[in-house]
Amino acid sequence: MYKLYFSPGACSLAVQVVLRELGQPFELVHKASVADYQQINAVGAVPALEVDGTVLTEGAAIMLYLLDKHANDLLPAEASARQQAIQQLMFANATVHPAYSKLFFLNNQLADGAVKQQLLQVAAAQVSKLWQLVETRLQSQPYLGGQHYSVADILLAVYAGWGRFFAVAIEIGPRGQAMIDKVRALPAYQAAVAAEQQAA
Ligand SMILES: N[C@@H](CCC(=O)N[C@@H](CS)C(=O)NCC(=O)O)C(=O)O
Repeated sequence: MYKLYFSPGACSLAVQVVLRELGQPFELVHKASVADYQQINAVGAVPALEVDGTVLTEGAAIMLYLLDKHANDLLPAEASARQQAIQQLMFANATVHPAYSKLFFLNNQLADGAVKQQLLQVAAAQVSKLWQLVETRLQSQPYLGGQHYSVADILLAVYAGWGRFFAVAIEIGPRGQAMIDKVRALPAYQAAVAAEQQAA
């Protein structure tokens, strides 16, 4: 059975949603409950997934591992469709996530004041620009994955929740918001949020 290390509302939530979509049993372990989490992941970040005594890290790599291992509709098999799905996954994980991470960094490291507010606004504008790209992509399809949600959509639905932590506006367009709402309404997503609350 899998063991997923998580922090509430963090990107580990997306891995939990994927595990549920795949129908895989797993144990949820709150990062804060582990005495020395760096023994699990030297980087200190969630998600980490323990598989038969081996710990996998990096959310995108964990997702690709799970999607290769278990039958699913989230990652196409055909080469060009698969490339597109992985490209969207990496757009979310390696472009949008780090853009939000800048906001967390500034918020945590800077004293309140005009400089902090100005830098937060610049970082928020960068995030909004990425959501504008999502909006453009969703002109012709309901999900980044096409007609069916993909892991990229699941990741973006999780990241969208982080905007509430900052006193600056992040603009998400109506198509992006519709995608987020549909992903968050998925039974797997709802169950994942509830499980985090129970385990916290
Ligand atoms: N590149 C890593 C980044 C993971 C990451 O930044 N996780 C955040 C939560 S969303 C975290 O654990 N931050 C706390 C920390 O780094 O100590 C991945 O994609 O798995």
